[in-house]
Amino acid sequence: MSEQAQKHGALASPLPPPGAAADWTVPQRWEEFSAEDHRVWDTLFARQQSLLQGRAVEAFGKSLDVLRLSRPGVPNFDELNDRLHARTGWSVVAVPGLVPDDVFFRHLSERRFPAGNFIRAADQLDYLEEPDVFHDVFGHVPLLAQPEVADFMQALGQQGLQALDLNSLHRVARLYWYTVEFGLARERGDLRIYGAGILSSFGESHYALESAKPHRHDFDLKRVLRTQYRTDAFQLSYFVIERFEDVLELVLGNDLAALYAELDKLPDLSPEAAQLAA
Ligand code: HBI
Ligand code: FE
Repeated sequence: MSEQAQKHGALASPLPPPGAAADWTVPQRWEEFSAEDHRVWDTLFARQQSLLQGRAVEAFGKSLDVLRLSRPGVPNFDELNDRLHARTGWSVVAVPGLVPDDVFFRHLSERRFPAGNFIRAADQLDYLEEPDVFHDVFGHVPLLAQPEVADFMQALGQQGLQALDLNSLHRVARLYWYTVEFGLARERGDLRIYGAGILSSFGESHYALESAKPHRHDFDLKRVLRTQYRTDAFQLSYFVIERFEDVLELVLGNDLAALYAELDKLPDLSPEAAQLAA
């Protein structure tokens, strides 16, 4: 998501756009997607599915099958939700683009994932101004079929709403960013991708695992909550988890409000910072 889009998301006027409901949802109007749109989906899907063999966490590939996302064309949310809801109680809801933070986290807290009702143009396969249906549904939705991820995402939604009241949303945004969007995991000793921002990006699927440039830290909640991030370039830091359950336990097992207060006394960290000063 670009800096501009992120700002738009954060500063969006509280009023939903014309045609959207109070929670910013719109009908998907799947029948209005053009043959070109469906071709763009198929091109992106085929490219990422083959690239991610051996690069994505195993649960990702399994979930693509379970949700039958390999069917051609842009997924019809009604059909997708029949399968997704049956597995973890999550539903995908269509939105016209970035929604305000409070709207976004409220959806997550009620097991609804806001997904773009549009897809990028064929001549912009690798440039994304706002999250489109490929980033949202290919990147985020498969892992929502995994119970521990489904629980983690709902917990993040609840924490986001709480943080809003504590003027600490930027902390939850970082936790979301370094896990749900750009998280890496270790599986049987190998580095694997689970973050949607990487899974849905051709370039970053290579860079995140193979480049010598970024730092790859073992997951450390306090460090994540202190580390800034860029929205308009490949990440300079990634955080690596061993198991999804670990991050869920950290979020549910910690008094995050107290943690925010403690960290407010410390400086933020640049994503370029290497090891922490002892
Ligand atoms: N809106 N549609 C949409 N999708 C997002 O991923 C999104 C958003 N609004 C806010 C938001 N993300 C951020 O606050 C999170 O990335 C932290
Ligand atoms: Fe996303």
